[in-house]
Amino acid sequence: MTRNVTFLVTIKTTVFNVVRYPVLLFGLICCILTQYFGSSVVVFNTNIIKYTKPIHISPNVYRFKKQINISQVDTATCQGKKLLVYTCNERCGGWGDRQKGIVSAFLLALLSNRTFVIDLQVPCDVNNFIDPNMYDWTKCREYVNTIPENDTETVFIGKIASLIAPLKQENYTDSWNKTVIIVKISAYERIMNALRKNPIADKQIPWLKEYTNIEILNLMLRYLLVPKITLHQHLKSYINVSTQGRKKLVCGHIRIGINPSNPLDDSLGDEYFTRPRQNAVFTTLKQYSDPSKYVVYLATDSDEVRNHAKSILPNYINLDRKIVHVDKHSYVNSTESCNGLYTVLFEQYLLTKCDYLVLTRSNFGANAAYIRGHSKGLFLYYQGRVEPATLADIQKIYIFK
Ligand SMILES: Nc1nc2c(ncn2[C@@H]2O[C@H](COP(=O)(O)OP(=O)(O)OP(=O)(O)O)[C@@H](O)[C@H]2O)c(=O)[nH]1
Ligand SMILES: *[C@@H]1O[C@H](CO)[C@@H](O)[C@H](O)[C@H]1NC(C)=O
Ligand SMILES: *[C@@H]1O[C@H](CO)[C@@H](O)[C@H](O)[C@H]1NC(C)=O
Ligand SMILES: *[C@@H]1O[C@H](CO)[C@@H](O)[C@H](O)[C@H]1NC(C)=O
Ligand SMILES: *[C@@H]1O[C@H](CO)[C@@H](O)[C@H](O)[C@H]1NC(C)=O
Ligand SMILES: *[C@@H]1O[C@H](CO)[C@@H](O)[C@H](O)[C@H]1NC(C)=O
Ligand SMILES: *[C@@H]1O[C@H](CO)[C@@H](O)[C@H](O)[C@H]1NC(C)=O
Ligand SMILES: *[C@@H]1O[C@H](CO)[C@@H](O)[C@H](O)[C@H]1NC(C)=O
Repeated sequence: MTRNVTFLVTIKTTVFNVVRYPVLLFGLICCILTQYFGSSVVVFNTNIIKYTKPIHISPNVYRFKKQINISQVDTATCQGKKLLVYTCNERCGGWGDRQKGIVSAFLLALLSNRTFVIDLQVPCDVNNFIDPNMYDWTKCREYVNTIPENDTETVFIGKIASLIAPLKQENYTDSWNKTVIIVKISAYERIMNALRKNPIADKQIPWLKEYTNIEILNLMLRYLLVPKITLHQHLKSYINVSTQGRKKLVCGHIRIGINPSNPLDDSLGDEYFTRPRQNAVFTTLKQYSDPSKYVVYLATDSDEVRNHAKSILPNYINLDRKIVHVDKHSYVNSTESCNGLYTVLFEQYLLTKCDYLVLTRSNFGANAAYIRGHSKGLFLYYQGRVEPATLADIQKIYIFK
């Protein structure tokens, strides 16, 4: 099952200070320039984001593989096992939320000593495009269907205090007594913070305390998921062709929320809020518009934003496929929504490969940065401005629950 994933697991060992000081210096020079030449230069106000200890190196997933005690939840046989299934067959968040749900669910499987299954069939089977990497979460999927309903329990874990509180002390090996537990999850940080307090977790997941929530996401998303060969090859050749193997890949992600290309989504703030977001990201991307050095990939949930990018960035590239919010789509045309899932996966994995990455608030983008695994060339939109930031800043300023 283990496959060579060097493409995804680029471990950059750049020492942060080498990165940070030029960035700060650049910010300073910009400030001085702006003083004298007006504000055509982007100002990185380094006061707003307090630099925290950077997480700049992906933890070693092979070391982790040895650390994790898989005998607790092995998939050698399914028969007679207790199982925990992560599923999402109705509204439970987009791909970013689902990734975080998968990670939380896997930790619950380890905590409760249960074999783990991912069963994501909406808008179509995620296994069409993504394979298990180091843990086979497909192995017992069929077996789950043979378990009668009265031996199955569905558990919801959301952001609400009453749903989070039990995670702090429950012995789930004891209290979950059905053969199959199906979990539906819409939270990450709160779950993690609760699990860290659970005394049983000290025994069942002793390595949990060694890693930050970000590192857990980085490790688990690589440990559990890997793009299928076809998606992997598509990404690799797309990047190679676009960059001609030498240009820097500059990426942005602008999440808009409800808009004509994403009509069933929630509002993430009206024009008054989304416009400055776009403007600030574009101002930053325009600094990389020299086509001889850079190509710019803009991922977004809005065709309007794509079209704007196309019109102002001479080196703009895009897959140009239909935008589908994987959780808030009509699903009337299954081919279309399945293609939409492919596009989401393609674009997110592409963001993990960028030399520069400019993000607005979204789990989709945040997870791309976490999988990317370092803070070099990372910029975040915050309060009207785009600023250089570290991976730790993402949670500090976007405050996902
Ligand atoms: N193709 C594509 N789809 C996107 C992009 N940005 C957002 N989407 C869609 O919108 C969804 C956003 O959901 P998440 O990934 O969970 O991110 P989020 O912004 O935290 O969103 P919510 O689920 O609404 O809380 C994604 O899963 C995609 O389906 C993008 O750049 N490209
Ligand atoms: C791994 O888990 C098994 C089963 O729970 C336990 O018997 C064993 O001691 C654990 N090994 C380590 C190294 O923690
Ligand atoms: C977990 O499962 C393993 C193997 O199925 C078993 O040996 C071990 O005792 C279980 N641990 C707990 C805490 O139930
Ligand atoms: C589940 O239902 C079946 C009959 O449909 C019954 O034979 C069985 O005992 C039930 N199991 C449990 C655990 O209640
Ligand atoms: C949790 O429950 C299981 C099953 O009843 C039991 O074997 C185990 O000792 C309990 N763990 C703790 C730490 O109490
Ligand atoms: C299973 O767990 C439920 C609730 O946690 C409890 O009410 C029930 O008595 C348990 N059943 C068995 C057979 O242990
Ligand atoms: C990248 O594309 C060039 C042609 O532009 C080709 O010669 C080279 O083999 C490709 N490299 C990879 C890794 O695909
Ligand atoms: C569904 O979408 C696909 C791709 O967008 C399109 O080719 C096809 O005609 C659509 N089918 C229907 C029934 O609308």
